Amino acid sequence: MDDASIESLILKLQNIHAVKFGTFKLKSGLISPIYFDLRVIVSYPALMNEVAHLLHKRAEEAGVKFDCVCGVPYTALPLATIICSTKEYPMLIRRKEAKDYGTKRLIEGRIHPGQKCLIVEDVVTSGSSVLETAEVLEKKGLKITDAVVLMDREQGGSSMLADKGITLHSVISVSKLLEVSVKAGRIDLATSQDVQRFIEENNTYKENGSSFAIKSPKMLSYGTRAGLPDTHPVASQLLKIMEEKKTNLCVSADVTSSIELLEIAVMLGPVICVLKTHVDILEDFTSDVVSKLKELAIKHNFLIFEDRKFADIGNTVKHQYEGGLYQISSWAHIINAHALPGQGVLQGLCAVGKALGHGCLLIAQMSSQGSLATGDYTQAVVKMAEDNSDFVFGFISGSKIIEKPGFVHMTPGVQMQTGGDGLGQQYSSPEDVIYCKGSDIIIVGRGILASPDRLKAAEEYRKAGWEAYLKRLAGELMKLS
Ligand code: 5BU
Repeated sequence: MDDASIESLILKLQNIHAVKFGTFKLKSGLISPIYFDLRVIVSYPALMNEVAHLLHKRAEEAGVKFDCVCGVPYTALPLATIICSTKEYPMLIRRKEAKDYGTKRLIEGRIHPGQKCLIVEDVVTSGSSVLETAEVLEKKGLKITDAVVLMDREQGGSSMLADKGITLHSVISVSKLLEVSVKAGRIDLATSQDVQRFIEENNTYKENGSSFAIKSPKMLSYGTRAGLPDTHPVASQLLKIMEEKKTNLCVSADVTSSIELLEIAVMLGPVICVLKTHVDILEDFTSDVVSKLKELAIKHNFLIFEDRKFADIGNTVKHQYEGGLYQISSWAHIINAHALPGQGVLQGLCAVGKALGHGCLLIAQMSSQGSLATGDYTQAVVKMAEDNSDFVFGFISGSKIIEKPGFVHMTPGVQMQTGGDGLGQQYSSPEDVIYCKGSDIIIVGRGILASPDRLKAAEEYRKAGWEAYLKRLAGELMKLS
């Protein structure tokens, strides 16, 4: 089968939305970055003929000998019909509703025991539908050795069927589909990598036995995570910014003058995803400063994170968040809290911030030497975040501490040169934090602020963080292949 006809078919299938890229919830509950709906082909007669022709050609080229054809209900039924009609093969129809209609036959058509029947299918994932049809036919004495499929999702179906003595021949594989789609500019490389990873990680067949295992996806791109249904709106907005601006850098603007804070926002705004503040160290705070900061956040598309580390009973943090001199809830998109006081701290914060569309990070680990936030404490924080995911969208932590892709991990204590600051701070490199530890965002303060050229330094950190992320995406793929 020549490459040109396969490429043209792939693009036609995309044109009619039989193949879609995005975020889809599958029947199994899994979130998939790709979706096939080949049922729509019936509305495109020329394409139906083309697909049927290619299915037949595939079997022919593989040297498959068969006496009759049976399509797996329902999508493949018309395809089998066209093959049988044009090539004049006897057809068998498998009834799907036999159970409901008790007395009806399972197979319609003249059955000649001992004959070889070719099975036709539209998409194969686990191979279970093909196997089911094969078993029904075999019970009637037919021999099933081969099946042809339009799309092999490469998720273990062909191995499973091979173990049952059925060879699967596919017209298109997902790998080919991705290759052609990237080449034609229909999808970008990151989307292609997301799909490949999803496919690899959700292999339904274990080579060593008959058990079926669905694993959860490990690493998706920031952009894909932004679109997942379980992702908190603030996380979604943040991940989108990161993908768009190609930055996972949060600058920690730990300065004591308002003018300097605004200068940092103006200068570094374009290269960061988050600007982190300690508003209570400003010597000249006025509400005007935060108004200007808000405008800059809109102009340069970043979020503001007030690193207030709330850690009191619910009623007190509610006032600290909403009122006082700083009125944090009126300008900070993101705040953080210690889990130490228990649920109440989140209840208090949530009562103010949720309606404003804000979100909170829980401090699960700290970068400082001798921190007590480790082990069971960190695990308890993860649990608290999961229980309060309507307001908590992620963590301050040294590494990724939960696999759920909706949660964002932000890591402080980052500098190019590892070591400490003599006051307990401990530094890791961007590569270590993002690539080795699996965190999402590097928080950098003095690594940038102490540089004579802050913009140049910020750009270096942005580049290092982003490259570490791309390396991790590519690395996960290599590990799997
Ligand atoms: P540095 O200059 O990059 O060391 O600044 C780190 C910032 O991150 C600073 O504002 C700290 O308050 C903040 N931080 C931290 O360093 N470690 C932590 O565990 C947490 C916050 Br939580």
